[in-house]
Amino acid sequence: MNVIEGKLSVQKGRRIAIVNGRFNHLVTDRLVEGAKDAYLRHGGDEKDLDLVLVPGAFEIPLIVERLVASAKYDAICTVGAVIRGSTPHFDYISAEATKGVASVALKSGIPISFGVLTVDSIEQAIERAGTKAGNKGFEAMVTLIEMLNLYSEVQA
Ligand code: INI
Repeated sequence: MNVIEGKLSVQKGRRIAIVNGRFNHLVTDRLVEGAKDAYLRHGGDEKDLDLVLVPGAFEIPLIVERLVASAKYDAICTVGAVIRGSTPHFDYISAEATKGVASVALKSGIPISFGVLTVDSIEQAIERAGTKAGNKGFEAMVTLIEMLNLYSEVQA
């Protein structure tokens, strides 16, 4: 059996963007740190990594679409935090961010990973941003690196 899977090392010259929805930045800053840490630990060069900030998770798909159109990046890692708390916005924003990123990703031709937290409480968000449940930004970047290498293995 031939197994085809992506390696976990960043190849030289690959350009990656992290898109961060700044809303709840105490949490999302930690997700960015996690994503950057994963990128560097897997052999990435900081000069090939860009951070793009948008106001909130709702805006993430909009800018991802433009970044794809710019053809400047080989892969895009999205991070953000939508926290239910007391906001009636939660269902709309989390659905738009999730559907929006998935929809752009399917059309883009490049790997795009989803590190946007959709959680019920600030405690759950903190748990996933570098405390007891790991760091979702780190995980999203590791996934992205694997998928980037897998895309190279499977030519369209
Ligand atoms: N944006 C988030 O990223 N997380 C949230 O929890 C959130 N809440 O709760 O409102 C949020 N709102 C802002 C939204 O993403 C847009 O920036 C805003 O609606 C303007 O388009």
